[in-house]
Amino acid sequence: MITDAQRIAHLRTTIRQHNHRYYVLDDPEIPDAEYDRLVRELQTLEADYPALVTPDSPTQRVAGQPRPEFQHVRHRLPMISLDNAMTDEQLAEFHQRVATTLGNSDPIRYTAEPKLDGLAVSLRYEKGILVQAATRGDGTTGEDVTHNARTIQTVPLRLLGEDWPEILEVRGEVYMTRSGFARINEHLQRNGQKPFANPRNAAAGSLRQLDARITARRPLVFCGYGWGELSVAPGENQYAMLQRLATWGIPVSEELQQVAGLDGCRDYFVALEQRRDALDYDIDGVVFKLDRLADQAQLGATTHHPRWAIARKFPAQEELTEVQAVEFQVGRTGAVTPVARLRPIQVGGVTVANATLHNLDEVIRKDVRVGDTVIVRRAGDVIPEILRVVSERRPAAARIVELPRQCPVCGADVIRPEGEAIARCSGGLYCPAQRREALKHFASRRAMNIEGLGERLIEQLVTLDWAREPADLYHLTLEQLAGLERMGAKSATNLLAALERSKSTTLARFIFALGIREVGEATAQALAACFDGMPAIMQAEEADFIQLIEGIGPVVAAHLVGFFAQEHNREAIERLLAVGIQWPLSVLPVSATPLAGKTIVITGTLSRPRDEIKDWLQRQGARVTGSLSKKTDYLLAGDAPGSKRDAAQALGVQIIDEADLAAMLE
Ligand code: I6G
Repeated sequence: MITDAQRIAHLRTTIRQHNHRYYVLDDPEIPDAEYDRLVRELQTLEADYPALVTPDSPTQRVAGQPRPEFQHVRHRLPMISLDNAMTDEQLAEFHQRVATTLGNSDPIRYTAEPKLDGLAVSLRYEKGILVQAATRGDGTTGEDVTHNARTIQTVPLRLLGEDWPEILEVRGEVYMTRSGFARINEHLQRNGQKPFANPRNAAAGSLRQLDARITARRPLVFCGYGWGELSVAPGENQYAMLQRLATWGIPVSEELQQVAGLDGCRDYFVALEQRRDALDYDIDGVVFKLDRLADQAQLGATTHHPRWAIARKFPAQEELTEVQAVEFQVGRTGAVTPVARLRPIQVGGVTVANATLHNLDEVIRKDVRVGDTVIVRRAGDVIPEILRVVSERRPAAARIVELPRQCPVCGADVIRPEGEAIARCSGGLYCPAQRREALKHFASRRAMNIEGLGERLIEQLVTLDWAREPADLYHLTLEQLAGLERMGAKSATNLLAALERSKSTTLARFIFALGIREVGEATAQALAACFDGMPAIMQAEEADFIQLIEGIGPVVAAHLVGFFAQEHNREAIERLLAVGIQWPLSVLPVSATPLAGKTIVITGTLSRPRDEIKDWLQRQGARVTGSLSKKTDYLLAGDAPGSKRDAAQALGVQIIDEADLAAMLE
């Protein structure tokens, strides 16, 4: 048993080591959430034992000592940090404290903006010229990074206009966009260098370079959110002051808004959290500030934080956990993929117990072993992934992951062709796992959209051997279905009706539903637009001919030809057509519509569900794809279009809304 005093000493040593890795080396070993927990545990213990608090405890200082290699800059006004609200209740408490101090009955107005995940810097302008840039450091003393900051395109070297104060210190965040981060890491990896753990470390590592030529090559961005020393008093409110900064050429957040009261703050928070993954930069919360500067002054600050501002944090997206096992799953196309079974952990507000490892190369590259402590990331709806192993914590008994020689489901040989990353089960549709996955795909919403035919039910149908191939689904009877686990007569009737409805579909959906390797929705659409019907597609035996279709390359063409060359696949299709599957919706003379052959990307919220609009566009002969490129003809943007809008502008893609679309078709 260790005593509380020993735990305190241990926590201090550990936190100091993490501070060094984070602030000095720009190479953190653990995720922020884990670090915050260590600090909170130490704070709680120190509150229980005030006599044990020492001046050198990491809780007694803002971390982040300046590096000796840089000139030190003493901030004329300290760069304190923001207090955090981790929950709605804590935000309400903050608002209540503000309301009590201000004591009047007017609704309280705040500014709201994203909390960018970068590093805080202060830019000093004298007579409109940038004279110094400094990192926050420990809040009192930072590092002089003027040479480096001068290389950042969004940092003005000279302010615009003339009405700026003679002395103006702008405070803001230097960060790296996600796309810039991906580019830079790819470059580092290609050159055998260590990639950065995340965009924030990439930004910190890039700004704190001794050689400014390296900084200049890094895609850094600056965004201002406040000010330090000013030679004249600012205006009356935060929002107006930031807009003035913008007129002088200082970028401020596009998301900056004024909001009213606690409800306004909550609405902003919820809306931004929903769009978090669509942004091209990492944010870890929302910052709310009292808008009236007189109110800010009335509230004042503690030694650590202003009392007039708060950062409402999002749940952490990265956490530490352990790999308890690595198992292999068999997918629709027989791909045998490793999946890590993790000690269950809350990430981004959801319990995560599994993470995909994609393929064995990835396991080797990341060197993931059973027993390892790993950092897991879960962003939005994306499947959780293992970012990296905390190698310092590897136990001696950690076990290397090996590819099984036999399929874990059907026992057939697992084959990994030379030079390919993916290993496959050779059992084909004899393998129940492949059969199950093929049926799941066939029934899925974007394929045949058979409502009520979920994973569990398919599992039962495969186990009972009632569904060996898609056409079998259409021969199921009411008696059979009603007798299944968790199925009453009503659900069985509904399922039969859904199966019946699914028989009327589009040719593109049907082709997609067949689950041919590499044939996604866009390829299925392209095929449907070029061929009259299924028999014509099945007769296209020449890969060269199929490749003439725009968007279909040699690999996909070979998969298509290979698929249709197999007698059992052709027969399976014939059996589907024999149960009455047809595409009454795809018989429009599509070449006559103005959208025929156009490539469209959809973003934002539209007046109808996205799938419905997509189907409708496809019936007009358009190709609907997920990502923008120079070849995209239109971006159809609804409400809250997110970063795709900016990307479209940058690529010169025409942006249209639903009204434009209607006008085009008139
Ligand atoms: O660390 C910070 C991030 C963002 C800030 C901040 C901010 O405003 C959007 N604002 C202040 C006033 C401080 N730190 C101290």
